[in-house]
Amino acid sequence: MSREYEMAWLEYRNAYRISQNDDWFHSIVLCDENEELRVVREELKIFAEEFFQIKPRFYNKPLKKRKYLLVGRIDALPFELKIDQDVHQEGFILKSVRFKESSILVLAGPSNSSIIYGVYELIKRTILGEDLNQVNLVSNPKLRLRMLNHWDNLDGTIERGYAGNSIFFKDDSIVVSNRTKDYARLLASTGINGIVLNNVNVRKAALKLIEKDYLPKVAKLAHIFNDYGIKIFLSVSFASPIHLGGLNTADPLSSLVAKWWREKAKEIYSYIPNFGGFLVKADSEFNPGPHVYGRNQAQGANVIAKALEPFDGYLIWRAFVYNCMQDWRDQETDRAKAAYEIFKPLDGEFAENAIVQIKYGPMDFQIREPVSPLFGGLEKTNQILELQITQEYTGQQIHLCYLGTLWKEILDFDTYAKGEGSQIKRIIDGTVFGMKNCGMAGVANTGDSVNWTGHDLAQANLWTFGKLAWNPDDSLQHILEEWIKLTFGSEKTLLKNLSHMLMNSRKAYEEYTTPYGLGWMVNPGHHYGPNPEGYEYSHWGTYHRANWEAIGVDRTSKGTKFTQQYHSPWRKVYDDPNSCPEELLLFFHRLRYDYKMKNGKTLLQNIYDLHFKGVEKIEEFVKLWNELSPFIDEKRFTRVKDKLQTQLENAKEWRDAVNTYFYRKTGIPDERGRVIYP
Ligand code: GCW
Repeated sequence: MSREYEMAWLEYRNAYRISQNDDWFHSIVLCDENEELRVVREELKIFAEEFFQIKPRFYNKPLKKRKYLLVGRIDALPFELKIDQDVHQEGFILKSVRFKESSILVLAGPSNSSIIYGVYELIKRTILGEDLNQVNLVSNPKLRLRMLNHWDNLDGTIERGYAGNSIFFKDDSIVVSNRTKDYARLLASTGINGIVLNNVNVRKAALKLIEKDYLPKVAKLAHIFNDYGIKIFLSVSFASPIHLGGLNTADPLSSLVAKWWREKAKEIYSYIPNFGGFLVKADSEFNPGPHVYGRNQAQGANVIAKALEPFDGYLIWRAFVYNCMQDWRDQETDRAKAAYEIFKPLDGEFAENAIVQIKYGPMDFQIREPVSPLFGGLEKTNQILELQITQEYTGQQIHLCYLGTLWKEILDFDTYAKGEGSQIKRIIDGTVFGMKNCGMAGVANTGDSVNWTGHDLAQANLWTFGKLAWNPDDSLQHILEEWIKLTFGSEKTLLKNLSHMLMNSRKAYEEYTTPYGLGWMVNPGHHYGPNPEGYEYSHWGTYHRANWEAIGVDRTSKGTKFTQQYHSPWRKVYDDPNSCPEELLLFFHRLRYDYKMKNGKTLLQNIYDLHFKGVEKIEEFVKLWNELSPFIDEKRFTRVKDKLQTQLENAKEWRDAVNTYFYRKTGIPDERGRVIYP
């Protein structure tokens, strides 16, 4: 059966195999009385057939004097398995044992979905050629919620999507196809356990997703994804009681509104018993919310959370609340401060099944921002860290920009909320504050393009997101090495060149676009390509305020006081340009162009230098990629080659536009006399 799309790291039939060891795939015993492990069986079969070209035989009773794979729930195994570590609800165990003169590789977990995760781990280790004869592994996900947020619209378009159209929607209908299931497989293999199907901007037909017109089909999707351990969530409008219920208010304190949400939740769960819950973007960028009624964000969230509570549903509430109609002449208001000012006073007031979802930075997914001070600020609130896998501001899947390096920095950032050791990853895994309903959400970078992510190498971002959500302590080197081997092969040059390109791509992008935490020099609206003053005189609150002698926003205690939202020592470190990490210098400080940087050169000269350097890195990437042609099939090789070529041209455009901008503002030439346009 041929598909019109490729299966990324699950493309088992490809020739870049490493392992020859098919020992465990000839005989498979499934402890499965009620056919609950149907997809486990299916996946093992697909793998054995495609990868080893063998047809596995399935049994339901232990075998004698054989070598085989045994799969089942821990409580359904034919013998007691000695486990030296806790296995969580979604965790699994992979262990080789001897029983009845047989060598058995046991894959077991407490739930069906945990076993699915285990299957993909087993497949991965097999492809990578690991010896499983002595294996003894327990793997538990560290984060409870590992979510993708799709910004898919019902007409099939995707807000900020760069990989084709929606996999879920077309012409205001829900699409259920073979691809739906393959998508579930792809996501489950990274460890993801929840997806929001539709855009947080809930408009037009999407308002009705929670009505009977759509619910039966949503239930179909939910069923497919549930099989792979993934729960379905929907974005809903805060004003649903008005749009759908015919009420004249959505006031969260109105008993009619509360009743409407309760009945709605009941109705949804009657269609989808395993429904995950809602995601809400309220009081944000023209979406209605509790502020309209003079109520606060917790009151808004809780009325919906209470309705979901009897069904164990979650209400995820975004913290992306700010005034998007700012006057650029107003220099007092600082958008960076908004989320903290609004949410910090409400700490402890959110219902237990309500979760506040916070973008990683205080602005909006720029290539570099400090971490949002709400992390560490909120101590009694469940939190989800929101990342953008889709590359809205980071090259739109035309540019190679591996985001693992950015995410790792965020996860490892120590907030000092409870002294040293209060990293973001320890907050969202529940260690620091003991809040358990936490996790990570990534805005999806997938669509119906042949390779799912537009840029073949952007698959690494999806993979890494899932892997870090499973274990934020995993190293990028390990995550990438596995991804490269599974996706392309294990040739040394492949590993060397690709790791280098991926690991250095975010820095390169930052250098030729907006270094030092500047951000925002993009074309308004679609956000691609350079436009140094694109957002300078607009209402979005995103300014760098460059003039002839200085640039940057003073967010120190003498300026907007944003630095004071952090715990010590950060509030002090950020407050002083001498101690502020240089890569964030212009986020926190307004500095003259002749400000001396640590390397002895001026700020302006460094800006020029970085722009030249960033482009040189892409020139190098092009060379490194070209060296890989013997190891990569032509289709993928050419696709990436073309993208890199465009990236190079666009990077030069960035370099020249930004350098020229500063040269024209300041009249100060590049000390090395390189080309800058007068
Ligand atoms: O960055 C902005 C995007 C919007 C997006 C919004 C948000 C879905 O430009 O397209 O809307 O963030 O996160 O809600």
